[in-house]
Amino acid sequence: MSATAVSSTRHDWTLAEVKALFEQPFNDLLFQAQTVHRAHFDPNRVQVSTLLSIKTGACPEDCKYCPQSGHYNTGLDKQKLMEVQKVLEAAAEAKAIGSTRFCMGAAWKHPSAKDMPYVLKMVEGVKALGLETCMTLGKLDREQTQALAAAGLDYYNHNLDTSPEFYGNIITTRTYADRLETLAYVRESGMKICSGGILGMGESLDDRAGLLIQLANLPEHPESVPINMLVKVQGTPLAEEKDVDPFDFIRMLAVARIMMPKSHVRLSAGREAMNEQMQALAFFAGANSIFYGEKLLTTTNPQATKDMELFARLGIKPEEREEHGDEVHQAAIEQALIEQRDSKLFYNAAV
Ligand code: SAM
Ligand code: DTB
Ligand code: SF4
Repeated sequence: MSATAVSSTRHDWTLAEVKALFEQPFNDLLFQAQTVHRAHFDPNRVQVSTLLSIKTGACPEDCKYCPQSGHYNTGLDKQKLMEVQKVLEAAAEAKAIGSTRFCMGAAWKHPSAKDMPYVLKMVEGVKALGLETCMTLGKLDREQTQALAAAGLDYYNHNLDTSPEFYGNIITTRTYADRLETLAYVRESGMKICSGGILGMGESLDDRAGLLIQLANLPEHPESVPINMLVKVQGTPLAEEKDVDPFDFIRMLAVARIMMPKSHVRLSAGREAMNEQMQALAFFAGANSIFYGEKLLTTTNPQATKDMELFARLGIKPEEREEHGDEVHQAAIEQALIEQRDSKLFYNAAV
């Protein structure tokens, strides 16, 4: 298949085609993915987003992977909805270390009418700081979606997580159809969609392919596709799942890149369990976004200085916000690096 043929934007992928992509020799797959990647993106730029849990734990949903589900005892410190001011302080810190997007997550089935005004204030405040905004709050109705869009929310994250066939093994309290409905409301409102899934839950190759088919065969591809590697948390039903083969994880990123050539594919949760070589391979396979900063929602992520060191070693630069000048952003990153270089943390990371 030629590079042009594989880089066209399609919405009619079949299981046989996608499995054929996965099953080709690793080098062929990576060459194809990198070729597609270069047709649409600067291969040496990676988008960086920072996450914050704005409401933590005691979630009524039963997602078997999740430390925040109230169905499992993970010893998590539960927190009610954070004050708007505290959220803005965290966003300012994220901006200072060079993040361009701030993603706020809440452990809810869906936002309540009582919480919406605070959530909207958070969106407005984070946007005013000059960051892109993203939220992940569970299922939305049409009015809530419109209100978030009107407040300036750029992205809504709502993952399909896995294939429709495997989904019932992982979550029973929210349907796949509910998720697709929320995604349709988000699209209708004009916001950008962030939707992906998780590897390492005991799913088959068909399930991995099935998830990518669901995402790529949507009327428009999600602008952002997070591929998470399961973070195994004690107390969750998936705590003892066996590790994903690192090469199979890279294959997933490569196939996502080929199927959704213009989307940002995020090397999402699970980087703490990946060595630098694996992350470099992930970028080569076409991943061009990461979560940046020491915490995901409730679990840890690599230190920001470590990530910047890795970027520097690979000649990768953080991607700019579209409306920001290169110099402004680069200055923020350099300042953050200088500050952290002086700290013991950096010394430890460097030796
Ligand atoms: N409660 C909201 C929802 O589920 O729609 C938003 C937050 S939820 C934590 C966002 C996503 O994080 C999930 O859909 C799942 O894909 C991912 N996630 C949660 N726990 C994870 C884990 N242990 N490992 C990897 N990804 C995880
Ligand atoms: C996504 O796909 N992964 C992020 C974000 N979207 C919200 C969440 C990862 C959570 C990992 C487990 C935790 O830290 O609680
Ligand atoms: Fe709740 Fe989201 Fe965790 Fe599911 S993934 S238990 S909905 S916080």
